[in-house]
Amino acid sequence: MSDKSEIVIVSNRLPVHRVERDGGAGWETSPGGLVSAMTPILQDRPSTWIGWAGAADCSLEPFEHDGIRNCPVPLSTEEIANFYEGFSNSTLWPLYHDAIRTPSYHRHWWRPYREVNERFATIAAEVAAPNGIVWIHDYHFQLVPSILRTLRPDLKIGFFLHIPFPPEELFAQLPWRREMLEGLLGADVVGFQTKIGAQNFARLCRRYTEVTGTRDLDFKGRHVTIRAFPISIDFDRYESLARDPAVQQRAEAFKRQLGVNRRIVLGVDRMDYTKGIDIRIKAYGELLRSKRTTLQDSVFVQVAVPSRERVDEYQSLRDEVERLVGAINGTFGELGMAPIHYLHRSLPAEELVGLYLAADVMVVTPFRDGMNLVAKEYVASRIDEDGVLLLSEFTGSAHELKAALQVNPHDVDGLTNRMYAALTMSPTEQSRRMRRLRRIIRENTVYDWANTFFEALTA
Ligand code: ADQ
Repeated sequence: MSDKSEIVIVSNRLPVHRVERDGGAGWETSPGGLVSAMTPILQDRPSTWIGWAGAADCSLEPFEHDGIRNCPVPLSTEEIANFYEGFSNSTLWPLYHDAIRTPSYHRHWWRPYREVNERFATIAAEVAAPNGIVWIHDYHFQLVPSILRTLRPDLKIGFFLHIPFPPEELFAQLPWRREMLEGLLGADVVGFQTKIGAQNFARLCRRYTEVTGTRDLDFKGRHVTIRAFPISIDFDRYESLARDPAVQQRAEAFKRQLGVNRRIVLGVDRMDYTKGIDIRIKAYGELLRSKRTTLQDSVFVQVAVPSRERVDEYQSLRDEVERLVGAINGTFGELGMAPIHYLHRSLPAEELVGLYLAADVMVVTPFRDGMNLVAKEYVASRIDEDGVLLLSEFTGSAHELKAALQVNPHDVDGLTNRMYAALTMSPTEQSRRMRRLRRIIRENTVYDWANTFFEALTA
């Protein structure tokens, strides 16, 4: 069985992306914590990563890259519209994020969701070695555990949800709630970002399925471990980038470009309505309006990576953010000097860390977020133990990062006041908080996260 894999990862995207080079197209490892956390675990053993390669209607043979076997799963244009943009990102994503946008429920999205889950499960069943491990990631694949369990009862199956798991009042809206819960119960370990997510799931299972038990559950004669595994980052990578002289020069160049005497307030996010980008821009506008900061004192930089641009809600968020930036710059800017700098693009890690190093205040204001890694990346990059992290209470990170300046992003006045407090915080207070934040992230890296999950799965 040497062509079979002892470990199989299932996620929406493969850990690689296609790049065009002079000599033709090739694959490059994608940046990101999940990929780097998995690499040491996967490289030692026969393993396969199953995911979509990113192009519609494209069937590719499995291939090896950086010691990992990649198994691309084809998705048709129609499936991308119904399974990905529809059920995953217009039903589950808003429902699981406090329904801050109204979730849409369509039977013609549910059927493709089930079919795509069946396809991924069938491939996992084909490639996994006897008694192998399959680790399934995220909301796109909540039915895969139970389908795979039926096909391959010998496997150890783990599932990790990267986004929040909602409370009963919200989840109960889902017309397919029972199927979704039973889908997840096919796993041996179901992991969440926070204890609250794990509790919500266990409570819903007791209400809508035949489970027994309180914390962990028993379902159809099997034991299912339900636990929180807060994800993290590669602390050393961010710290060493921050120590790199070239990155430090970038940071100095950013400061010069933005104005040496201006304090820098930074936001870095995917362009997503859960992230509270609009509310933080409004709060900064209020600070300028009330003259608690001025064009000469401070500058706001917002970097937003384009995301899910074919979904209507994402288009209207982008329009709203750009309208707000334009209105504030038009009112408070001068020729050659703007209060807000806005970039709608992805930046390489060196530039991102250069910005983290330059920023006096990092503003992370999601209305709801599974974890939020940007907050952790900022902290890991602050090697001089200064800078202020303004962090929404409604992120998974807020449970660990108690020393951050925490804020309720629904409260514009509160947010404005906290932003002012961050801009005026004493250096002693900054370093007292930053030291505590750095210790927590240094001691809980993404490698610890992956190892803890694997230990739970193989216990
Ligand atoms: P996301 O919603 O994408 O992740 P987050 O955890 O903040 O949110 O991760 C974003 C990543 O993208 C970070 O690593 C960040 O550096 C990068 N990034 C953001 N803006 C960028 C830019 N302009 N250029 C380059 N890189 C940029 C989902 C969940 C989160 C959960 C993670 C991991 O929604 O709650 O923390 O998965 O489980």
